[in-house]
Amino acid sequence: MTIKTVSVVGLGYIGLPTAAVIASRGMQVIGLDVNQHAVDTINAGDIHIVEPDLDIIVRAVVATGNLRATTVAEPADVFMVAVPTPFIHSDTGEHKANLSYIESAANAIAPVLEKGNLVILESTSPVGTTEKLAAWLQAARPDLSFPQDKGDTADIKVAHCPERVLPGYVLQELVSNDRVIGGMSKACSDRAVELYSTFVRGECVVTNARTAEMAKLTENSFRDVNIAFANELSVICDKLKINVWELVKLANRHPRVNILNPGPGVGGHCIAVDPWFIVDSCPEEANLIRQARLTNDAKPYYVIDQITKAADEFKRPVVACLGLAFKADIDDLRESPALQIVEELTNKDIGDILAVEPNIQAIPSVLGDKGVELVSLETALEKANVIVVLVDHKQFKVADKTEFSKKVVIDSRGIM
Ligand code: SAJ
Repeated sequence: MTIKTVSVVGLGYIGLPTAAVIASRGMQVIGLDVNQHAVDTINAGDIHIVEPDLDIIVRAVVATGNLRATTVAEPADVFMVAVPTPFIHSDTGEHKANLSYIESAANAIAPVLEKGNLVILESTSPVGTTEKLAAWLQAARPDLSFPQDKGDTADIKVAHCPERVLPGYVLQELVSNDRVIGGMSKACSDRAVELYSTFVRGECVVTNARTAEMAKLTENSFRDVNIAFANELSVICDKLKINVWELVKLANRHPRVNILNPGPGVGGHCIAVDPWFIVDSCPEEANLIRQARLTNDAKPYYVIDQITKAADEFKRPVVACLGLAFKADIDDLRESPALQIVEELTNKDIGDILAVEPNIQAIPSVLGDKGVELVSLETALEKANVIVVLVDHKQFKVADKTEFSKKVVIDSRGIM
């Protein structure tokens, strides 16, 4: 084993768990982040994000000295880049990937790169980004050779190995999932396999960098298209007076049908983002993928319309929205359709709005400032005349449904 030190660049939802798992395998891990608060928190053996069991493993590897965090790059055998790749909305409706975090990461590590190093891009990225990363490194370090020019004999190896873990199950999936390893040359892939084999129990499947980039985008686009199909069905079923949940269950009894669940829209920073990278690369060809995004983005407005109509039936409507997170049993509100729905409702003056979100302690200011109150499920069931299920949190699924039956219920997740 020639890899002794690994630098993980970006200590967020992917980077920190990855750093901790590698450190737990006995390697020296240096976490690099621009966020001083994150660095200080980790060095104190704590975590700044929510993920089951992550606190335990981080505390342990910081205590043994195998993981430490810093804001200044240090030499290492391997650099793993796990920084965000959000999109930028343009005025013309295009969604372009923002690669500035990757470029900054390249500029941060370039001064400490040494011959024999491996640089891995883990961030979900448009096709061609690994080549761009290699080019940025090369521009900063003309004294070293890179695989785009020297192939297998290059001083620096570069590969794309996209993360594929599900929030809430990150520590299990980091180890059990198969990994797609896309080296810019065979030697790059071999070196990356050497690293991942130290902590991945799944298979490490080798391909080239462009295919690895597209594989990750394809996985999330597949899910988005399938959810869009379910969301479209839900709207059709409402019109035809059919219970969509029963319909999906019945259709899924066919051995070759597996429809996902309709919901109030698609959130999070992956499925709602990544398909746009394919659309941006091939706008003429990616029609189905674009339409799926538009269908899923339209679903929150359909739910808002249902809520507005229900509230109109009452003189003094009190609407309780169950759930603000982007999916069940997490605290993550980023790109959440539930949050978006509640926020839009506050602009419509439809009555009093209560929010129930068992995974957060305080109402987000975007809602609090508009008078939305964070209450318990009991209070919501007592005070509201319209109940809207926006997230299928376990607390809502197990709640006594007789209380719900006394209200007007809009169940966007099918928990009823
Ligand atoms: N959703 C539905 N109906 C469903 C499933 C999901 O409406 O049947 C909604 C959720 O409520 C949520 C959104 O879709 O708002 C996304 O949730 P998710 O659980 O499908 O996915 P993420 O964003 O948490 O994680 C995805 C995963 N990708 C796939 O399953 C193909 C994960 O493996 C990736 O690593 C992650 O994206 C990522 O980082 O790219």
